[in-house]
Amino acid sequence: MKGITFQHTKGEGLHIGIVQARWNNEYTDSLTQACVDALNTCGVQQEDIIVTQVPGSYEVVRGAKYMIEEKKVDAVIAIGVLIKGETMHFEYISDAVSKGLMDLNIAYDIPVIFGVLTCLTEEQARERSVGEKNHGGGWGMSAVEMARLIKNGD
Ligand code: DLZ
Repeated sequence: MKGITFQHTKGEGLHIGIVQARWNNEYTDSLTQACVDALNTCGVQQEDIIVTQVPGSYEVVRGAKYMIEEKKVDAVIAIGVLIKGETMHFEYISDAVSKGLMDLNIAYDIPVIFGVLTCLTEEQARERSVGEKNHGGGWGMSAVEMARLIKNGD
């Protein structure tokens, strides 16, 4: 089957942090909303979901570190939308962010979910963040599954 399937969707009692980039917020707002909806569906209480915004995708790594260290959440979801332009900017930021988020996963005992779309066109970004194929819901469920694994070992 293509796409993610989930083993655990019981999010009661979990505290989840979302760090959302404002750059391309037409898309990141929609991704965050779908993510929050999925967390609620899994039973995560609205007051246990902390959403923090940062300027762009480059900043989501530092924002995620802040969430881990200061907010003591059980999982962090980093949300951003990078769209390729005419320069090398896209490649540098995509590399830095994906590596930065994986480094956090290794350095801390808190799962960090990679919710950064790296799109070649605006159309690709729209397709993946608005409507039926919105990836945000899957990121929320991934956070619940990983938080349970690390916290409870299940
Ligand atoms: C500067 C920039 C550019 C050109 N493109 C994007 C983008 O497509 N998606 C995104 O999230 N952020 C972009 N940014 C902003 C950088 O991520 C960052 O916020 C600035 O370089 C300041 O560090």
